[in-house]
Amino acid sequence: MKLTKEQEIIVKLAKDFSLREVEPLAAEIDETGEYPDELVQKLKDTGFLGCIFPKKYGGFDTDYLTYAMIVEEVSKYDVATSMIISGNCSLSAGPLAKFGNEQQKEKYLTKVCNEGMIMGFALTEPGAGSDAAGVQTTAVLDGDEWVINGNKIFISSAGIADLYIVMASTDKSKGTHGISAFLVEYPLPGFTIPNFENKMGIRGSHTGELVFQNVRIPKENLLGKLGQGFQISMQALDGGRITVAASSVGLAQRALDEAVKYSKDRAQFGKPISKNQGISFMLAEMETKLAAARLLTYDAAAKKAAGEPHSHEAAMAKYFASEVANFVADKAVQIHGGYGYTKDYVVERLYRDAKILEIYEGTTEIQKIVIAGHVLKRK
Ligand code: COS
Repeated sequence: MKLTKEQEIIVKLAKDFSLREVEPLAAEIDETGEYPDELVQKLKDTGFLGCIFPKKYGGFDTDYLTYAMIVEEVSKYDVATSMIISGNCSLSAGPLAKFGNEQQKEKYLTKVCNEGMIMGFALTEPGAGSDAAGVQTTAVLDGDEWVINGNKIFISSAGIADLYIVMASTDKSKGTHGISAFLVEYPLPGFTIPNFENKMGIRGSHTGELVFQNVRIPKENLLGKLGQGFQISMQALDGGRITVAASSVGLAQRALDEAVKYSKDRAQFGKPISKNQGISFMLAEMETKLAAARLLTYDAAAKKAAGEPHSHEAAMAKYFASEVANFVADKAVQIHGGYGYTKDYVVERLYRDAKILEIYEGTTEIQKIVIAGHVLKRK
Protein backbone atom coordinates (compact mmCIF):
# COMPACT_ATOMS: atom_id res chain seq x y z
CA MET A 1 0.00 0.00 0.00
CA LYS A 2 1.34 3.41 -1.01
CA LEU A 3 1.38 5.89 1.86
CA THR A 4 0.68 9.58 1.32
CA LYS A 5 3.54 11.99 1.98
CA GLU A 6 1.86 13.05 5.24
CA GLN A 7 1.40 9.44 6.37
CA GLU A 8 5.04 8.72 5.58
CA ILE A 9 6.17 11.64 7.74
CA ILE A 10 3.92 10.74 10.67
CA VAL A 11 4.80 7.04 10.58
CA LYS A 12 8.48 7.97 10.49
CA LEU A 13 7.98 10.24 13.51
CA ALA A 14 6.34 7.34 15.36
CA LYS A 15 9.16 5.01 14.35
CA ASP A 16 11.93 7.42 15.37
CA PHE A 17 10.24 8.11 18.69
CA SER A 18 9.76 4.40 19.38
CA LEU A 19 13.34 3.52 18.50
CA ARG A 20 14.78 6.37 20.54
CA GLU A 21 12.48 6.34 23.59
CA VAL A 22 10.47 3.12 23.75
CA GLU A 23 12.80 0.35 22.59
CA PRO A 24 15.56 1.03 25.14
CA LEU A 25 13.07 0.85 28.04
CA ALA A 26 10.72 -1.89 26.88
CA ALA A 27 12.45 -4.83 28.59
CA GLU A 28 12.77 -2.94 31.88
CA ILE A 29 9.13 -1.83 31.77
CA ASP A 30 8.13 -5.45 31.29
CA GLU A 31 10.43 -6.70 34.04
CA THR A 32 9.38 -4.19 36.70
CA GLY A 33 5.76 -3.71 35.64
CA GLU A 34 6.26 -0.04 36.51
CA TYR A 35 4.27 2.52 34.62
CA PRO A 36 6.80 4.39 32.44
CA ASP A 37 6.16 7.90 33.80
CA GLU A 38 9.11 9.58 32.09
CA LEU A 39 8.35 7.91 28.79
CA VAL A 40 4.72 9.00 29.00
CA GLN A 41 5.84 12.59 29.62
CA LYS A 42 7.79 12.37 26.36
CA LEU A 43 4.83 10.72 24.67
CA LYS A 44 2.71 13.70 25.68
CA ASP A 45 5.12 16.00 23.83
CA THR A 46 4.61 14.05 20.60
CA GLY A 47 0.89 14.86 20.61
CA PHE A 48 0.06 11.22 19.77
CA LEU A 49 -2.17 10.97 22.86
CA GLY A 50 -4.74 13.29 21.27
CA CYS A 51 -3.70 13.27 17.62
CA ILE A 52 -7.03 12.20 16.10
CA PHE A 53 -9.01 15.09 17.55
CA PRO A 54 -9.92 18.33 15.80
CA LYS A 55 -7.35 21.15 15.71
CA LYS A 56 -9.93 23.32 17.44
CA TYR A 57 -9.27 21.37 20.66
CA GLY A 58 -5.52 21.08 20.13
CA GLY A 59 -5.42 17.80 18.19
CA PHE A 60 -3.84 17.23 14.77
CA ASP A 61 -6.94 15.92 12.96
CA THR A 62 -4.93 12.79 12.13
CA ASP A 63 -7.09 10.39 10.13
CA TYR A 64 -7.88 6.99 11.66
CA LEU A 65 -5.75 5.04 9.19
CA THR A 66 -2.64 7.11 9.90
CA TYR A 67 -3.38 6.85 13.60
CA ALA A 68 -3.64 3.04 13.29
CA MET A 69 -0.22 3.12 11.63
CA ILE A 70 1.19 5.09 14.60
CA VAL A 71 -0.19 2.42 16.96
CA GLU A 72 1.29 -0.32 14.74
CA GLU A 73 4.69 1.36 14.75
CA VAL A 74 4.85 1.85 18.53
CA SER A 75 3.60 -1.72 19.06
CA LYS A 76 6.67 -3.08 17.28
CA TYR A 77 8.68 -1.88 20.24
CA ASP A 78 6.19 -2.10 23.12
CA VAL A 79 2.49 -2.94 23.07
CA ALA A 80 2.08 -1.57 26.62
CA THR A 81 3.19 1.87 25.43
CA SER A 82 0.99 1.74 22.34
CA MET A 83 -1.92 0.83 24.62
CA ILE A 84 -1.44 4.12 26.46
CA ILE A 85 -1.99 5.93 23.13
CA SER A 86 -4.89 3.81 21.90
CA GLY A 87 -6.60 3.52 25.28
CA ASN A 88 -6.67 7.29 25.28
CA CYS A 89 -7.51 8.17 21.69
CA SER A 90 -9.91 5.39 20.80
CA LEU A 91 -11.64 4.11 23.88
CA SER A 92 -11.79 7.09 26.19
CA ALA A 93 -11.28 10.47 24.60
CA GLY A 94 -12.83 9.10 21.37
CA PRO A 95 -16.34 8.88 22.87
CA LEU A 96 -15.81 12.25 24.59
CA ALA A 97 -15.06 13.83 21.20
CA LYS A 98 -18.02 12.13 19.55
CA PHE A 99 -20.72 12.35 22.22
CA GLY A 100 -19.51 15.18 24.45
CA ASN A 101 -21.16 18.59 24.36
CA GLU A 102 -19.14 21.71 23.63
CA GLN A 103 -18.66 22.55 27.30
CA GLN A 104 -17.34 19.03 28.09
CA LYS A 105 -14.97 19.08 25.12
CA GLU A 106 -13.68 22.55 26.01
CA LYS A 107 -13.10 21.41 29.58
CA TYR A 108 -11.61 17.96 29.01
CA LEU A 109 -10.70 17.26 25.38
CA THR A 110 -8.45 20.32 25.28
CA LYS A 111 -6.54 18.86 28.23
CA VAL A 112 -6.14 15.53 26.42
CA CYS A 113 -4.78 17.28 23.33
CA ASN A 114 -2.75 20.09 24.90
CA GLU A 115 -1.59 18.61 28.20
CA GLY A 116 -1.62 14.90 27.37
CA MET A 117 -4.25 14.17 30.01
CA ILE A 118 -4.80 10.42 30.27
CA MET A 119 -8.33 9.06 30.29
CA GLY A 120 -9.75 5.64 31.19
CA PHE A 121 -12.75 3.69 29.92
CA ALA A 122 -14.69 1.89 32.64
CA LEU A 123 -17.19 -0.63 31.32
CA THR A 124 -16.10 -4.04 32.62
CA GLU A 125 -17.32 -5.36 35.98
CA PRO A 126 -17.06 -8.73 37.73
CA GLY A 127 -20.45 -9.70 36.22
CA ALA A 128 -20.19 -7.66 33.03
CA GLY A 129 -17.32 -8.86 30.87
CA SER A 130 -18.30 -10.30 27.50
CA ASP A 131 -21.89 -9.58 28.54
CA ALA A 132 -21.30 -5.85 28.59
CA ALA A 133 -24.98 -5.15 29.27
CA GLY A 134 -24.71 -6.78 32.70
CA VAL A 135 -23.50 -3.51 34.30
CA GLN A 136 -24.46 -3.37 38.01
CA THR A 137 -22.85 -0.04 38.86
CA THR A 138 -25.62 2.48 39.42
CA ALA A 139 -25.96 6.23 38.98
CA VAL A 140 -28.86 7.98 40.71
CA LEU A 141 -29.72 11.64 40.26
CA ASP A 142 -29.83 13.53 43.56
CA GLY A 143 -30.54 17.22 43.04
CA ASP A 144 -27.83 18.57 40.77
CA GLU A 145 -25.54 15.58 41.20
CA TRP A 146 -25.28 11.98 40.09
CA VAL A 147 -24.38 9.54 42.86
CA ILE A 148 -22.37 6.56 41.62
CA ASN A 149 -21.99 3.22 43.40
CA GLY A 150 -20.33 0.03 42.18
CA ASN A 151 -17.01 -1.32 40.99
CA LYS A 152 -15.18 -1.77 37.72
CA ILE A 153 -12.38 -4.22 37.00
CA PHE A 154 -9.58 -4.66 34.43
CA ILE A 155 -9.53 -0.93 33.73
CA SER A 156 -6.54 0.22 31.67
CA SER A 157 -4.63 3.27 32.93
CA ALA A 158 -6.23 2.83 36.37
CA GLY A 159 -4.61 5.20 38.82
CA ILE A 160 -2.88 7.05 35.99
CA ALA A 161 -5.94 8.56 34.33
CA ASP A 162 -7.34 11.84 35.58
CA LEU A 163 -10.72 11.25 33.99
CA TYR A 164 -12.77 8.10 33.38
CA ILE A 165 -15.78 7.37 31.24
CA VAL A 166 -17.87 5.24 33.57
CA MET A 167 -20.84 3.17 32.41
CA ALA A 168 -23.58 2.89 35.00
CA SER A 169 -27.14 1.70 35.10
CA THR A 170 -29.65 4.55 35.35
CA ASP A 171 -32.75 2.41 34.76
CA LYS A 172 -32.45 -1.37 35.16
CA SER A 173 -35.88 -1.96 33.57
CA LYS A 174 -34.64 -0.63 30.21
CA GLY A 175 -31.87 -3.18 29.55
CA THR A 176 -29.13 -1.84 27.29
CA HIS A 177 -31.11 1.42 26.99
CA GLY A 178 -30.88 1.89 30.75
CA ILE A 179 -27.08 2.26 30.78
CA SER A 180 -25.59 5.77 30.73
CA ALA A 181 -22.06 7.13 30.39
CA PHE A 182 -20.52 9.57 32.87
CA LEU A 183 -17.36 11.64 33.01
CA VAL A 184 -15.80 10.98 36.41
CA GLU A 185 -12.68 12.80 37.53
CA TYR A 186 -10.10 11.19 39.77
CA PRO A 187 -9.53 11.73 42.65
CA LEU A 188 -12.94 12.35 44.23
CA PRO A 189 -14.29 11.43 47.68
CA GLY A 190 -15.47 7.80 47.64
CA PHE A 191 -13.58 6.95 44.42
CA THR A 192 -10.75 4.52 45.20
CA ILE A 193 -8.44 2.28 43.20
CA PRO A 194 -7.57 -0.50 45.64
CA ASN A 195 -6.14 -3.23 43.38
CA PHE A 196 -3.86 -3.58 40.41
CA GLU A 197 -3.42 -6.72 38.32
CA ASN A 198 -0.08 -8.53 38.13
CA LYS A 199 -0.27 -9.41 34.46
CA MET A 200 1.39 -11.92 32.15
CA GLY A 201 2.13 -9.32 29.48
CA ILE A 202 1.83 -5.62 28.57
CA ARG A 203 3.04 -5.10 32.11
CA GLY A 204 3.77 -1.39 31.67
CA SER A 205 0.09 -0.68 31.04
CA HIS A 206 -1.55 -0.39 34.45
CA THR A 207 -4.75 -2.37 34.91
CA GLY A 208 -6.80 -1.96 38.06
CA GLU A 209 -10.08 -1.94 39.90
CA LEU A 210 -12.16 1.20 40.41
CA VAL A 211 -14.49 1.38 43.42
CA PHE A 212 -17.25 3.97 43.69
CA GLN A 213 -18.92 4.52 47.05
CA ASN A 214 -21.44 7.35 46.88
CA VAL A 215 -19.25 9.26 44.45
CA ARG A 216 -20.95 12.53 43.57
CA ILE A 217 -20.40 14.15 40.20
CA PRO A 218 -22.11 17.19 38.66
CA LYS A 219 -25.31 16.57 36.72
CA GLU A 220 -23.67 17.99 33.59
CA ASN A 221 -21.11 15.16 33.55
CA LEU A 222 -23.55 12.83 31.84
CA LEU A 223 -21.93 11.98 28.49
CA GLY A 224 -24.34 11.88 25.56
CA LYS A 225 -28.00 11.22 26.30
CA LEU A 226 -29.48 9.40 29.25
CA GLY A 227 -29.55 5.69 28.34
CA GLN A 228 -27.00 6.05 25.53
CA GLY A 229 -24.12 4.43 27.43
CA PHE A 230 -24.31 1.00 25.81
CA GLN A 231 -24.32 2.46 22.33
CA ILE A 232 -21.42 4.75 23.28
CA SER A 233 -19.51 1.71 24.59
CA MET A 234 -20.13 -0.35 21.46
CA GLN A 235 -19.01 2.49 19.19
CA ALA A 236 -15.92 3.10 21.33
CA LEU A 237 -15.10 -0.59 21.07
CA ASP A 238 -15.59 -0.57 17.30
CA GLY A 239 -12.83 2.03 17.09
CA GLY A 240 -10.71 0.40 19.79
CA ARG A 241 -10.78 -2.99 18.07
CA ILE A 242 -9.11 -1.47 15.02
CA THR A 243 -6.22 -0.32 17.18
CA VAL A 244 -5.95 -3.74 18.84
CA ALA A 245 -5.65 -5.12 15.30
CA ALA A 246 -2.99 -2.49 14.53
CA SER A 247 -1.09 -3.45 17.69
CA SER A 248 -1.31 -7.09 16.63
CA VAL A 249 0.16 -6.23 13.23
CA GLY A 250 2.99 -4.26 14.85
CA LEU A 251 3.82 -7.04 17.29
CA ALA A 252 3.67 -9.70 14.58
CA GLN A 253 5.94 -7.65 12.31
CA ARG A 254 8.51 -7.37 15.08
CA ALA A 255 8.32 -11.10 15.84
CA LEU A 256 8.76 -11.93 12.16
CA ASP A 257 11.71 -9.53 11.78
CA GLU A 258 13.39 -11.06 14.82
CA ALA A 259 12.76 -14.60 13.52
CA VAL A 260 14.20 -13.79 10.08
CA LYS A 261 17.30 -12.25 11.60
CA TYR A 262 17.86 -15.11 14.02
CA SER A 263 17.30 -17.79 11.40
CA LYS A 264 20.00 -16.26 9.19
CA ASP A 265 22.47 -15.84 12.08
CA ARG A 266 21.98 -19.17 13.77
CA ALA A 267 23.91 -22.05 12.23
CA GLN A 268 23.25 -25.72 12.91
CA PHE A 269 24.40 -28.76 10.95
CA GLY A 270 26.89 -26.46 9.20
CA LYS A 271 24.44 -23.95 7.71
CA PRO A 272 22.08 -21.15 8.78
CA ILE A 273 18.82 -22.64 10.01
CA SER A 274 16.95 -20.44 7.46
CA LYS A 275 18.28 -22.81 4.79
CA ASN A 276 16.06 -25.55 6.19
CA GLN A 277 12.72 -25.78 4.43
CA GLY A 278 11.02 -26.44 7.79
CA ILE A 279 12.11 -22.99 8.98
CA SER A 280 11.65 -21.12 5.70
CA PHE A 281 8.09 -22.45 5.35
CA MET A 282 7.33 -21.12 8.83
CA LEU A 283 8.62 -17.70 7.73
CA ALA A 284 6.48 -17.88 4.59
CA GLU A 285 3.34 -18.60 6.63
CA MET A 286 4.15 -15.82 9.09
CA GLU A 287 4.71 -13.30 6.28
CA THR A 288 1.50 -14.24 4.43
CA LYS A 289 -0.78 -14.21 7.45
CA LEU A 290 0.71 -10.92 8.59
CA ALA A 291 0.12 -9.31 5.18
CA ALA A 292 -3.52 -10.43 5.28
CA ALA A 293 -3.94 -9.12 8.84
CA ARG A 294 -2.50 -5.76 7.83
CA LEU A 295 -4.89 -5.45 4.88
CA LEU A 296 -7.92 -6.22 7.06
CA THR A 297 -6.71 -3.70 9.65
CA TYR A 298 -6.07 -0.90 7.16
CA ASP A 299 -9.41 -1.59 5.47
CA ALA A 300 -11.29 -1.23 8.78
CA ALA A 301 -9.29 1.89 9.68
CA ALA A 302 -9.89 3.45 6.25
CA LYS A 303 -13.64 2.80 6.56
CA LYS A 304 -13.71 4.51 9.96
CA ALA A 305 -11.63 7.39 8.58
CA ALA A 306 -14.16 7.81 5.77
CA GLY A 307 -17.04 7.86 8.23
CA GLU A 308 -18.43 4.58 6.87
CA PRO A 309 -19.89 1.75 8.99
CA HIS A 310 -16.97 -0.29 10.30
CA SER A 311 -18.21 -2.45 13.17
CA HIS A 312 -18.06 -5.63 11.05
CA GLU A 313 -14.63 -4.80 9.56
CA ALA A 314 -13.23 -3.86 12.99
CA ALA A 315 -14.35 -7.20 14.45
CA MET A 316 -12.86 -9.16 11.53
CA ALA A 317 -9.57 -7.24 11.75
CA LYS A 318 -9.34 -7.67 15.52
CA TYR A 319 -10.20 -11.37 15.45
CA PHE A 320 -7.86 -12.23 12.59
CA ALA A 321 -4.91 -9.96 13.42
CA SER A 322 -4.79 -10.94 17.10
CA GLU A 323 -4.72 -14.63 16.16
CA VAL A 324 -2.00 -13.90 13.61
CA ALA A 325 0.02 -12.07 16.28
CA ASN A 326 -0.16 -15.14 18.51
CA PHE A 327 0.69 -17.47 15.62
CA VAL A 328 3.66 -15.38 14.53
CA ALA A 329 4.97 -14.86 18.08
CA ASP A 330 4.67 -18.60 18.74
CA LYS A 331 6.60 -19.48 15.58
CA ALA A 332 9.21 -16.81 16.35
CA VAL A 333 9.88 -18.44 19.72
CA GLN A 334 9.98 -21.86 18.05
CA ILE A 335 12.56 -20.65 15.52
CA HIS A 336 14.69 -19.25 18.36
CA GLY A 337 14.55 -22.66 20.10
CA GLY A 338 15.72 -22.66 23.72
CA TYR A 339 17.02 -19.09 23.41
CA GLY A 340 13.52 -17.89 22.55
CA TYR A 341 12.31 -19.16 25.91
CA THR A 342 14.68 -16.83 27.75
CA LYS A 343 14.42 -13.14 28.51
CA ASP A 344 17.63 -12.57 26.51
CA TYR A 345 15.53 -12.50 23.35
CA VAL A 346 12.64 -10.12 22.75
CA VAL A 347 10.43 -12.85 21.27
CA GLU A 348 9.82 -14.18 24.79
CA ARG A 349 8.10 -10.88 25.70
CA LEU A 350 6.27 -10.69 22.38
CA TYR A 351 4.85 -14.16 23.01
CA ARG A 352 3.46 -13.08 26.40
CA ASP A 353 2.27 -9.67 25.18
CA ALA A 354 0.42 -11.23 22.23
CA LYS A 355 -2.09 -13.17 24.33
CA ILE A 356 -4.04 -10.15 25.59
CA LEU A 357 -4.72 -9.07 22.01
CA GLU A 358 -7.11 -12.03 21.68
CA ILE A 359 -8.86 -11.06 24.90
CA TYR A 360 -9.27 -7.34 25.58
CA GLU A 361 -11.75 -5.09 23.85
CA GLY A 362 -13.81 -8.20 23.19
CA THR A 363 -12.52 -11.76 22.99
CA THR A 364 -12.11 -13.61 19.70
CA GLU A 365 -15.41 -15.31 20.46
CA ILE A 366 -17.19 -11.95 20.87
CA GLN A 367 -15.72 -10.77 17.55
CA LYS A 368 -17.17 -13.89 15.91
CA ILE A 369 -20.59 -13.10 17.42
CA VAL A 370 -20.39 -9.58 15.96
CA ILE A 371 -19.21 -10.86 12.54
CA ALA A 372 -21.83 -13.61 12.38
CA GLY A 373 -24.49 -11.05 13.33
CA HIS A 374 -23.53 -8.94 10.31
CA VAL A 375 -23.33 -11.93 7.96
CA LEU A 376 -26.74 -13.21 9.00
CA LYS A 377 -28.35 -9.79 8.62
CA ARG A 378 -27.32 -9.65 4.96
CA LYS A 379 -30.18 -9.95 2.49
N1 COS B 1 -22.67 0.40 17.51
C1 COS B 1 -23.82 1.01 17.90
N2 COS B 1 -24.81 0.34 18.53
C2 COS B 1 -24.65 -0.97 18.75
C3 COS B 1 -23.48 -1.66 18.36
C4 COS B 1 -22.47 -0.92 17.70
N3 COS B 1 -21.34 -1.51 17.30
N4 COS B 1 -23.59 -2.96 18.72
C5 COS B 1 -24.79 -3.08 19.29
N5 COS B 1 -25.42 -1.89 19.31
C6 COS B 1 -26.78 -1.60 19.80
C7 COS B 1 -27.77 -2.49 19.07
O1 COS B 1 -28.18 -1.90 17.84
C8 COS B 1 -28.90 -2.56 20.06
O2 COS B 1 -29.68 -1.38 19.97
P1 COS B 1 -31.31 -1.44 19.93
O3 COS B 1 -31.72 -2.10 21.20
O4 COS B 1 -31.69 0.00 19.84
O5 COS B 1 -31.67 -2.25 18.73
C9 COS B 1 -28.19 -2.55 21.40
O6 COS B 1 -26.92 -1.97 21.17
C10 COS B 1 -28.03 -3.92 22.00
O7 COS B 1 -27.36 -4.73 21.05
P2 COS B 1 -27.24 -6.31 21.22
O8 COS B 1 -28.63 -6.86 21.45
O9 COS B 1 -26.47 -6.84 20.06
O10 COS B 1 -26.44 -6.40 22.59
P3 COS B 1 -25.95 -7.66 23.41
O11 COS B 1 -26.24 -7.43 24.84
O12 COS B 1 -26.45 -8.92 22.76
O13 COS B 1 -24.35 -7.58 23.27
C11 COS B 1 -22.18 -7.89 22.28
C12 COS B 1 -23.69 -7.61 22.08
C13 COS B 1 -21.94 -9.32 22.74
C14 COS B 1 -21.58 -7.69 20.91
C15 COS B 1 -21.61 -6.89 23.31
O14 COS B 1 -22.06 -7.16 24.61
C16 COS B 1 -20.11 -6.87 23.32
O15 COS B 1 -19.46 -6.28 22.47
N6 COS B 1 -19.50 -7.53 24.35
C17 COS B 1 -18.09 -7.49 24.55
C18 COS B 1 -17.72 -6.36 25.42
C19 COS B 1 -16.26 -6.07 25.34
O16 COS B 1 -15.67 -5.98 24.28
N7 COS B 1 -15.65 -5.91 26.50
C20 COS B 1 -14.26 -5.66 26.56
C21 COS B 1 -13.93 -4.84 27.71
S1 COS B 1 -14.10 -3.17 27.49
S2 COS B 1 -12.26 -2.65 27.08
